[in-house]
Amino acid sequence: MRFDILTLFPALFTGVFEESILKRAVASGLVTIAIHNIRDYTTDKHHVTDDEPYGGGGGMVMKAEPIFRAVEAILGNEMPTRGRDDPTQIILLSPAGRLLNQTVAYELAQRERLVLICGRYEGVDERVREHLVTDEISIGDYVLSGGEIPAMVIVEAVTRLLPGALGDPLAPLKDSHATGLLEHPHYTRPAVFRGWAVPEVLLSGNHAEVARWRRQQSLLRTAQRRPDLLAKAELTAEDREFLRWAVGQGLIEDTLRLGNKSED
Ligand code: 9D3
Repeated sequence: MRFDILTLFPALFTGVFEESILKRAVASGLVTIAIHNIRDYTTDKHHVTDDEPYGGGGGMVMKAEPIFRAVEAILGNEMPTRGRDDPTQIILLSPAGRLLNQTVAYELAQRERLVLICGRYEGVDERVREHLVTDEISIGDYVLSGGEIPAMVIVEAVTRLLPGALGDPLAPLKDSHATGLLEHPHYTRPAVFRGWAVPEVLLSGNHAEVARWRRQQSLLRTAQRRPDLLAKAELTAEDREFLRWAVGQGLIEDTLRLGNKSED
């Protein structure tokens, strides 16, 4: 997988790809990451990359020309046809994009080459969106200053899904966002820290009991914090029975409308 990142602030990327999983993925040749300064693709004396919006209203808009020139220089004959199944995608990071989630990350991980355009200021000239980009992504409903940190998020979320990026090839399947539930609590030594003991079942050596406790903790936690995820999760009959019990205990609210056994 190759990432080409277009930005007005290339220095923001110093260091982020030089640690941990990303460092290994780059070192092993699994991914190639190239940072490009959009300013290098201007043709005017003052290297202008932004201008005032037509129609007024203040703020600045990123000019189309340097962005088109940058992408065309970087992709050459690999310019996508702007079709859905093209192995090369040109992605604009923007607050108006579709929301990134684990499913979108998987989708991006199937491509060969991702060009990530980092917006700044009020936004980019609409013709970039209309005639150049093949996809537009936001990382969440909060305001950032530009697309640079979202581009880093995409590189990390996608790279760890590539075969060979993680020590355990099955790890991505166990991720909480792949199973649809939040993770159970984790503990490590010591068994008692400042008087707070680790749940006894975890010290019991009974693997079936441990697995059951963890599943129940995941269910409780998801019901309490992310009922939206629980509503979409695949639940077994035993999961539902446990959740009904937890509702009866007052541990969670019955957001799933689980009812009681006589009703189903
Ligand atoms: C003050 C201007 N905003 C009015 C609501 C619009 C706006 C334009 C540009 C807000 C933020 C930005 C810069 N952000 C991004 O380019 C961006 C972003 C984000 O802010 N949140 C989540 N994902 C992304 S991806 C790119």
